[in-house]
Amino acid sequence: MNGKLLVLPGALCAVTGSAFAQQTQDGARKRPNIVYIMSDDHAVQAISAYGHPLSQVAPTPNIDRIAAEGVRFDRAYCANSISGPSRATILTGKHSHKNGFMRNDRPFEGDQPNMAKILQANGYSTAIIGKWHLGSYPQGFDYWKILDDQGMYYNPDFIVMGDTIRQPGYVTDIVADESIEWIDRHKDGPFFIMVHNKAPHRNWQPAPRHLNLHEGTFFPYPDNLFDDYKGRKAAQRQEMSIDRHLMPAYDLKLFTRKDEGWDPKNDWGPDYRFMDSVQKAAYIASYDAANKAYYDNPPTGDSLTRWKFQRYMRDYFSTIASVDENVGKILDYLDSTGMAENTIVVYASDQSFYLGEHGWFDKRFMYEESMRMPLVIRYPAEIPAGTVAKDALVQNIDFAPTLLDWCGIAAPGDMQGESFRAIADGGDKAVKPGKTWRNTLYYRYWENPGIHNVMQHAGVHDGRWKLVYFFTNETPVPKEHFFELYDLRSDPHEMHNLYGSKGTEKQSERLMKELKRLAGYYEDTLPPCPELERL
Ligand code: SGN
Ligand code: CA
Repeated sequence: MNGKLLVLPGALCAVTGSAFAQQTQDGARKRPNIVYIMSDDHAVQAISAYGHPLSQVAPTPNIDRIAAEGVRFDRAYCANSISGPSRATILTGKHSHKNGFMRNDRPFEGDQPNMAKILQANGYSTAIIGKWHLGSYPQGFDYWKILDDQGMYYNPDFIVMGDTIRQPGYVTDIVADESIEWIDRHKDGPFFIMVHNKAPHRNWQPAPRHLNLHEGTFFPYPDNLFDDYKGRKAAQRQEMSIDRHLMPAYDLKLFTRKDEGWDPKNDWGPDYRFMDSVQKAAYIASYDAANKAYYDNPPTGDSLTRWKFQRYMRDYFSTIASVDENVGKILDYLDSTGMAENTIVVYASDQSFYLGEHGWFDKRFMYEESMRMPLVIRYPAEIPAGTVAKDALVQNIDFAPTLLDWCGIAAPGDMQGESFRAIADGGDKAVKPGKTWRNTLYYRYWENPGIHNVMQHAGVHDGRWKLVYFFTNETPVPKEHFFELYDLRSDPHEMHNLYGSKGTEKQSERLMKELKRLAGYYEDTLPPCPELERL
């Protein structure tokens, strides 16, 4: 069931002691500021507060601080695991088919309502700095300074209120520094700022000060690095594998000895076009020793895949070092100015990411590593430190209704998400799945044809069981379709597709009915197939 939370907005805040500190003299609660920090492709496995072995060798102490001083959501999910669609969903509180932004390659219809417009209309100062990736220009922001398309790591082009400039510096530092400057100019509040990092998006170029940070780090391998994709046809067709699809020069930085040796047909090249000569020399030099070892004794077969994984992790985590440092800078600024108590700080990523699980990089699939989102929130005036929501299923459709709720603004009725404010304040015990909170999630991935060739699919997730309906692109009736069924309790890495196996028929039927019900509830139309029609 997808019932509304029965907890009234503000009800919990009124009973917490610290909330009283935020009452103004006339008794009204002071409206909070919001610093919404979001990175791009930052995997749950790469935030040490979540405890994954990979993150323990490259921890994120500042992001962890947000979790320790606030709430950590263990079951936050996106509705469509790629950038633009996730961002559009966050802004509108709607699934992709409702806000019209289903895949990365179309412009977002900016005239529709969004959370920034609503906050602005309610007296908030609003800004976005960093990655935007929605094609059309931002609306609802008093100030916007967005990266051109995906943005570059070094000396990036920004579009500032319509004018393009190239700005010297490292992208993650620029975004945080300018966000702090903007906050400082608006510290009387209330304000809403989206601080959107490019990192750790492909092709993982670390800041000059972090170029050799993880040269000697050993990153533990996931158990399913060498997945054979048995029983999973869509996984067999993807083009996002570490062994076959990472490009030698562009992704793996194998360029020091053979600078001209990369093949332009299969490789986009070293991609240091925006670097100045000093930056470029330091960047190339940082791979010299490791690349020499590689060329002196080139690994093959599984050893080569392991080598590629280590190189991918070295660069990926090195870009996260700057993200975490800059989160620390923002937290320190808020603490030192006395703004921390009444400022909501969110840290999230547009989606999580594969760090070698199933042999992959990238995202898109409804499997856990890419459907999840890291989500931690600090709001000392209301959220008790150390809160954990382990089980409640929250989704990016809920972000706008929740933030608006904290600001005392009712979400428009056509937003599809619900406020999870009570869960943030009280953890899982604040809600009863199926009674006061949803117990299933709806997911749909649209971008096919498209880079990495992940088939279109739709699915339902109930916290333990997951049913995925894959289909080819022909309309109205796909030529080919198939289902997958997973029991996350016995198979957390989704290696065993149980669909069609004896004894699971009832689960499949239950979840197919729920998939149909959710598609109806969210007013989506699924491509027809006999299995769903007969129900
Ligand atoms: C780029 C990447 C892809 C990635 C998409 C979408 N290539 O095309 O690997 O899947 O973006 O990512 S690269 O040219 O950037 O290296 S998303 O996070 O923006 O949706
Ligand atoms: Ca992304």
